[in-house]
Formats: sequence, structure tokens, C-alpha cells
Amino acid sequence: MILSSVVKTAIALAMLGYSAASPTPSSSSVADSHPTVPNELTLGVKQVPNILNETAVDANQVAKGYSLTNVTATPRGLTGLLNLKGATNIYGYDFDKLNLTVTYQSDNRLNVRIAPVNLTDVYILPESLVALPKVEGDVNTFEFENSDLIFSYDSENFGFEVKRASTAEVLFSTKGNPLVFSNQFVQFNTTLPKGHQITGLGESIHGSLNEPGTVKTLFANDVGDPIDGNIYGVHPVYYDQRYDTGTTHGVYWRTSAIQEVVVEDQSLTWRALSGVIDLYFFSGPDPKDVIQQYVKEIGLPAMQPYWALGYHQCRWGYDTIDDVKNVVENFKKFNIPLETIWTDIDYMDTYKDFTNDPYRYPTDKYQQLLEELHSNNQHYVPIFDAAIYVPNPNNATDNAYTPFHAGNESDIFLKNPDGSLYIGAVWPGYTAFPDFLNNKTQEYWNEQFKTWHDRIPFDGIWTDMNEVSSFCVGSCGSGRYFDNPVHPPFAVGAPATSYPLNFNVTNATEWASISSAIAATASTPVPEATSSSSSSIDSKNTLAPGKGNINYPPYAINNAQGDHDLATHAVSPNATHVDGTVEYDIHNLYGFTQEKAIYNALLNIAPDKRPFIIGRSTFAGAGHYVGHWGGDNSADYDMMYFSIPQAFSMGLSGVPFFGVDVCGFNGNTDMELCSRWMQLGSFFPFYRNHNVLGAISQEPYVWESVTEAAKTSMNIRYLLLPYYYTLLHESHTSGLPILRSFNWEFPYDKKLSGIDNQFFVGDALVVTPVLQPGVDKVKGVFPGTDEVYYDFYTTEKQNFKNDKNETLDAPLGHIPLHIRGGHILPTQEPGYTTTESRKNPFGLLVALDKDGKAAGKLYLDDGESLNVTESLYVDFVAGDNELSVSAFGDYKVEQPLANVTILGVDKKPEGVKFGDSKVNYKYEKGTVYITGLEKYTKEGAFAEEFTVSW
Ligand code: MIG
Repeated sequence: MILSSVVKTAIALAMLGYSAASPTPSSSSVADSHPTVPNELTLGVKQVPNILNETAVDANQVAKGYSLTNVTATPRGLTGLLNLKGATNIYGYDFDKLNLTVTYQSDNRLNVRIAPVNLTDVYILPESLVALPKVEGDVNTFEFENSDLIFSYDSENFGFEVKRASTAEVLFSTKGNPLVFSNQFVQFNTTLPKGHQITGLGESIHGSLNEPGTVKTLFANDVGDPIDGNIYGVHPVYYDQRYDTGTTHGVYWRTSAIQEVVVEDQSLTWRALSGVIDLYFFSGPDPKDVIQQYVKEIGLPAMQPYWALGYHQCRWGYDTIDDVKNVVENFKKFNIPLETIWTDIDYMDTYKDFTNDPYRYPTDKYQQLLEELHSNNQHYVPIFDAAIYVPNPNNATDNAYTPFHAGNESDIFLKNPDGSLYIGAVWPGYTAFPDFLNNKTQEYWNEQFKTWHDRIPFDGIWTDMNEVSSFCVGSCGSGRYFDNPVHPPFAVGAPATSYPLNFNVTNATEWASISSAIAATASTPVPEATSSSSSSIDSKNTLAPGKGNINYPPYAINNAQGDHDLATHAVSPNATHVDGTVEYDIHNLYGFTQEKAIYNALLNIAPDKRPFIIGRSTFAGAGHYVGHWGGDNSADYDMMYFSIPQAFSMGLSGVPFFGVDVCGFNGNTDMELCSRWMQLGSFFPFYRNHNVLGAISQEPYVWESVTEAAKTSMNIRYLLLPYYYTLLHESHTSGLPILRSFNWEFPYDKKLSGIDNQFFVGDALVVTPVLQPGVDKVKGVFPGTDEVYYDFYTTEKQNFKNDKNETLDAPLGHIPLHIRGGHILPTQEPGYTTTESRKNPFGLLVALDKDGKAAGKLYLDDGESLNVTESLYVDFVAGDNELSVSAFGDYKVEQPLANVTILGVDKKPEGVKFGDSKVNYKYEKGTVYITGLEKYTKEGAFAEEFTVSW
């Protein structure tokens, strides 16, 4: 307990250091004489979040709701008119009349749409921005009995209900609760069963279940991973898993609005601060069905290039190109696979997009390194910030920054309501923000990315700050941009002072000196930042007609910024797009629209290569274009744990290509944590170690034992690359996540509900990581009454009992990994890079179930084409002591099959045959090892059908 409070203090100090107001960037070539964005420009108006305000009116108690008239049956559902029963104007002006449209879009999808009759000033989310689910088949006919969903309504006090026909269960019901529909506040409240299991409503740092008391604020936010606060992405969808009936359904509100969702014991209240109700119910009935039904509608996940599965190394603070080169060389020296090296904002010339620092990252050396990387089959990915620097017109050198001028001439930046340029502030100083609703922006984007890529041939893009972040409130740079370049309004790069839990025990000597230093700092009271412009909530958050009071809506969300102002650390709600759309309505889409534009710009550079983008701010459908990393976590055990539920949540949101900053971002990591995390991270689809400026180095070669742990895990990952790639492809074609929760694999076993410290990779592997310091054992469960599990390392069949916590050995350097019987995994001999791995022989890992059966598949192609013309599908089936392998497709695999390993063979076979030929094998503890198959598969492992029998 004492320890954790000390560590917490340390974390707090690190954070304070990060936000104090002294203008001293540590690693910049900018002379420190440059001014700083004045601190007062960063202060918003203090808001009292509605959910924390005990005197706030509960709209559900007060509103009078609507009555339903004019109900007309349609071939696919019904329409009706909703009439306001009495205005209460609680957090906005109520609309008098609303249209209700209920449409059975397909057998498993029901759409309920409620929109004002008069749409003036109502934001309608266009299909061009976010995919619009459509009626399947003939719009004029529908067999209602094909749907498991039954819609019904109450007219007098309008409410509606969605029931499941097959179980007669109420899935969703607003009956008895008034609908609230005003210009700045739209709310419905549905009942939930007691003991509900609600997942989704990301993005946030939270366990996998949204238990009663959870509030999800859906407002894209640039903030370092606060538990339960709103962070980078917004995914307005929830999954409701019902164990009593063994069914799951999903509910998606297709809205870009600012939202807040309150989950209580027996209800869920969903609030949006603009727009219309456009709800989609997905009937499942299994969780995996729901995921697929949802993800198919928002956009199937991108097929990542094969190399995306390799190991990625990054940090903020690779100060020079030589540092980067050293890192690459160190990986080679320690023989740790390195697929891709990344650079953070350090490479930029005073943090300006599309530039590189002439001294620290000179073009010639930079190009030379990239050439070396590419000739070694390695890759390079730079960070890209969302905002474009506005150069100082009074300074000729500064003013030579053409990316701004090109954009300004095409007039593609966000505006203030009066039509002037909106100028915020980010790393380089005062900045403008591209408007991705403007048709001309893509052309501008294409040009900028092409010119940049011609000079620095990067292999992918990492998007940052695209929530969209701005360090000051409002258009603070208007009239000030001639102060450019200015420093950010806070210090950057102070040495990190926090350490992981248990550091004081495992590193006692070091801790003794560190803690006294911390104590000395702690005695200096740090003044709390106060808002100079703080005014009372009543004077600001007033009702207004039309679009309303968009900067200070009457309903204040619990935005996870100190003052909760919507414009704190973000471009303001009144920033205006080319068609008049205000950020207020589409703030949550900024990153998504930017990422789509980057995707297109990369295609413009290489029309048939899969763009590789790791995006920070995501929205429903972003997975079609980008993968995602979890943002600014900290180097501690709790954050390592949270990476698992965050991965589940991104998976069910259609962004399966996910990973977090391995070893931890904020704060210093240590050997033990980094060792555990390098191993855990190796099982995530996206595997990248990343670190904050000012923290100690954490590349896996920094500690000998971490090197070993990382290599062990990476070896498994690379061995399993064909399995992972097949999962990527499955995800891309079906929407299924790669990393899976027990709830999805065993949807009818309530005891597994909410398990988020273990996970499946695909259907076949179970990972049971150690998530705490100072232990060498870990507990886990291995579900299924009929299931068989094998230890991956020993291949031995385990004696696990369903329902029982098993205690597993997990000394440092060992991450428990189990194969689930019934599965066949394709493998390939690991190489230093994924390209080299692909040149090595294949293998098969056959894990028999209790009946001696197993199945699996393999998908392959060239690993990079967007439009795949040649692909290979291989099917593996085992049963009755025989494995048969058949393939179809044009993609040619030249590498032979070297070995087949069969797990779960009860007694030593009398002989083993490949086709008709007797082959050598070894039998040990239930496993048959067959090697030397190359001579039978010289033409390529899967060139011909074959059987292996034993
Ligand atoms: O305000 O570019 O999430 O990964 O290292 C911090 C510096 C800006 C936030 C990203 C983080 C990155 C950092 N960026």
C-alpha cells in the first residue's frame, strides 16, 4: 500500500512536469528565445459535467415525451409521426414533430430512425463520411418471420421495444421512459436485465464489461490514457450478451455526435448532443455473429501487408538519424528480429509536417539509412501530426514552408465562423487544420505526401494528434501567428520520474536514491492551474435556438480534460468546414476522415500496395483503412492488463489490427515489466515497443534477460506468421477479430463472462500472461467441458478441468501458451524479417481434439498487393489417424513442407506415411514428430494434395 502511494506520487509528478508552463523543449534545434503560446490561451471555461452535478435535472424524470400517430405499415416495417407532448427544453429546444421510420433491412438487421420533420439546423451524417447500412434485397418485400427481431411500440406515451422472437426476450425497450429530442440533446433510455453483460462503447481504458455505474463519454480526446475517461476514438456500438438464453445482440447508433452513455443496474441511457436517432439492431445470435454483422456494415478491416506482422521498434527521443541507425544495428547485433523502425516528431524540422530536420535528420543520411533498411527487407514508418504549421509572413526563412501556402491557396483549412482561418497551436507553434470535407483537400494531400515520399520513401504512416488536438482554446493563433515559431505552452521532455510497481523491491539501491530525489521535489507545492476566464456554468451553458450553443452546450459531458471544456486540447466546436458543417457535429470524425485521406494519398504513391497506417483517432469503419495503437499508456502493470480489454473492444469495433506501447509509454519501465510485456505484446496483432521522451531506454536489448524473453516470444510469433496472416485475412473478409475474448469463443458459459486477463489468438491459442510483479506463477482457466489443451512448449496434453482455476508456472521469461485441441496451425521457420521467414520451409502443428480430429486453414498471397490476383487457400483436416491437405488458388508457394507435429496421439504409431511412402518419425509423450518431408514437397509445400497417416 505504501509502495503504491509512493509510485502514484511519482506518476503524478511526472505528469505535472509535463504540463507545467516552462518553455524548454529539450531536443529541439529551435533557439529557446522563441516565445511560448501564452498559458492563458490554454484555459477553457470550467464546466460542471452533468453526470457529476448532483443538482442537474434528470431529463428522464422531467421530459413529457412524444405520442405516436399516423402509423403506416410499409413493406419493410412502418412509419409514423411523433408529436411532442409538452416542451420542457431541458438541455436544448425540443422538436415538435419527428418522423419515425422502422425498417427491417435484412434478416439480422433492424433500423429505427427518428428525425425531426423540419431538418433545418439538424445534422444528418452523410454516407460519404460514414457507411450507411442499406436494405438487402428487394426494398418492397420482406419475410418478417425470417427476422428474429420483433418491433413493437406504445403510442400514447411513445416508447418502443425490440424482442427476440425465438426466446421472447425483450432486448431493448424505451417503453415507460420519455424520448427526449431537442436541438442539443437527444436521449433514450432502454431497460436492461439485471446482471447484464454489456461490452463495447469504446474507446476507453476499462475492463471488458461495462458494469453498472459505467459512464462512457464518446468525444475523441488527446489525453494520456486515463482510466474510464474519453480517449482517442469513438465507437458508438454495444453488445449485449444474454447467458440465460445463450444469445447476443448488438446496438449501433450511427452518429458522429458528442455522446455520453450511462450504464446502470437495469438500464442504459444514451445521450447525443446533436443529430438524429439512427439505430441498428443486429440479432446475432452468437457474439461472433454480431461482430460480423456489425463490422460488415461499417467496413471490413483492411488487409494489412504481411510485414505489418513483424516486430516494430519506436520511441520519442531518437534524437538524430544516427541514433536510429544505432538502434537498427543493435537489434542486428543482438540478433533480435526488427522489421520496422519508427521515428517520432524528432525527425521533423521544428515539428513541421512533411519536413526533416536538416541537422539531426539530414536528407542524405536519412535516405541512406532507408536504402539500407529496404535492402535488408526492413521498413520505416514516421509519425505524422494532424495540424499544418502557419509560417510567419515576416520571416522569409520561416515563410518558405510551402505545405501551408499550398493549402491556403487551395483554401482547404478549417475556418472560424466568420470565414477567417482557424488557427490553433500544436508542436510547431500556431497551426491550421486541413478540412477533409473539402473536395480539394485530397489533391493537396496527394501532392504533399508524394513530394515527401519522393524525398523520404517511408513504408507507412503513423497518425498522431488527429482528435483533432490543439493545445490552446479556440483560434488562439489568429493575430498571433506572426510570433511563430512558438513553443508549446508546457515543458517537454523532462526526465521521467515514475517506475513500475515493485521497482523499489527489485531495484532497491537505485530506488533509494530516486525516492529521496522525488521526496525533495514533492515538498515544493505545485500550484494548481486555475482558469483565468472561469465563469459560472449558468452564464455560458445556455439554451440557444437553431444549432444551439455549440461551444458550451447546456448538457456538459465529462470530457477528460481538467476543465471539461470541449475546446480544451482540441479544435473548438465552432470551427467550420467548407460546407458549413461545424466541428461540433463531426468532431469525432476528424481522425477518421484524415486517415481515409492518408490512405488515398498512399495509394496515389503506390496504387497497388496496401497502405500501412496506424491511426490514433478512430471511428466506426476506421478499421477499413487503419490499424490502431492504444495511445499514451504508462509503464505499469495496470496498463499492461488494460491492453487486453482495449484489444477486445477495438476488435468488436472493427479495428482488429491493434497493439499498445509495449513496455509502456509514460514513465520509466523496468526489466521485469518490459520482459513480461515484450512477451505479451508478441501475441497482439500489432507489436510495437514505444516510449516517451525523457524516459530510460527500453529497447529489448537494454537488459539481457529481456533480450532472451523477447527472442523466445518473437520466435513463436514468427513461427506462427502463416497462422497470423491467415487470421488477418479472415478478419479482412469476415470482420472477426484476431485476438478474441473467452466470451466470444464460449458464449454460453457465464462463468467466463468478463475474463480479460487471458485471451485467444484466433480459435486455437490461449495466452495466459503474468500481469503483476514479483510472481512466478499465474492462474488461468481453460474452458469447455470437451476441450483438450496442450502446452505449446512441451506439446504435452494438459489435465485441465473446465470451471477450475489452474495454476501455471510462469517464471520471468516464460509466457504460458496453450494450443486448443481440434486445430491445425501452419508454421514457417522464423527468419530475421518476415521476408526472410517467407523463404523458409513450412511446418504443421496438428493438435487433436478428444476424438482425434482437427482442422485448420492457411491463406497466402504476395503479402502486399491491394488487388490480389493470385492467392492460395489451403485446407487441413485430420481424423482417424490421417491428415489430408488440399489447396486451391494460383499463388505459388515454392518452399517445401519440412515437418508435421501431431499432438494428442495416445500411443506410438506403428508407422507413419506421407502418401504411400514410409517416413521417419519420433514419438514422445503423446506427440508424433515427423521431419524430413522436404523431399516429398520439393515443388512447394502445397503444390499437390497429400495425406499423412499414422
Ligand atoms: O503530445 O509525438 O500518442 O505516441 O510519442 C504527445 C509525441 C504527442 C502523442 C502520441 C505518442 C507520441 C507523442 N505524441
